Amino acid sequence: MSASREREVDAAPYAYRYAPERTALVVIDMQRDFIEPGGFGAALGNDVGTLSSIVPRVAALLAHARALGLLVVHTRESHLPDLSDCPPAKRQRGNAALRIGDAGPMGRILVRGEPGNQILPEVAPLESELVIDKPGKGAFYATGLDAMLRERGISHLLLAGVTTEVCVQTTMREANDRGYECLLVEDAAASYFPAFHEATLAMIRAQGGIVGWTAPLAALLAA
Ligand code: C5J
Repeated sequence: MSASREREVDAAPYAYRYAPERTALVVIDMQRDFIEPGGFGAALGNDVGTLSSIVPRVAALLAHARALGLLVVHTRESHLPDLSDCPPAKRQRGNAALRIGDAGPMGRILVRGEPGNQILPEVAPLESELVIDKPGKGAFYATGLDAMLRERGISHLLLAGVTTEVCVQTTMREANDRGYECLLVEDAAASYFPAFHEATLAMIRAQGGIVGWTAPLAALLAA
């Protein structure tokens, strides 16, 4: 690692330092199922409009990460067509208009390969980037993500995507327990519930950064 390439971000609860060659950007679940009408998010009764505002900032973050040469990882919450990787508890919970596996306006809900499961074109992966299909909320559960990061020498993660308090936070906590130094990009993540977004940021950086750091995109770009 060249110390001269290390960056220092004006973050909370204190400055976050990272070396691009040991850092990955992990963009969580920017898929149509959560962000567009007719998908899983809408079927659960959410106002999906609250998520779409972050798309330009996620795109800018991706451009920045690519310019710095960071490893870029995209995730999709998705299940096999036979739903063998979907616990019945997950499928049956709640009172959704459409459940996982049901046919909706964008194809079968949260099923791999369906139109609704695709990442939005504005933030689509490049050929060279990793795409992780995950059956859980966290990106480390039942995936090869940890091994892929370790074999590339990654120790630091920048996180973005949706939704802040569900898949983003779960992934960040899983990563923290595995020893990664994590920073959540505050305005490149969103929740259907703005208060949950803010609460998640507060939880992460409380107690001296018990889960990690948070910073706005501008602070990352300025670093
Ligand atoms: C949810 C996610 N909210 N990507 N998934 O069910 O946060």
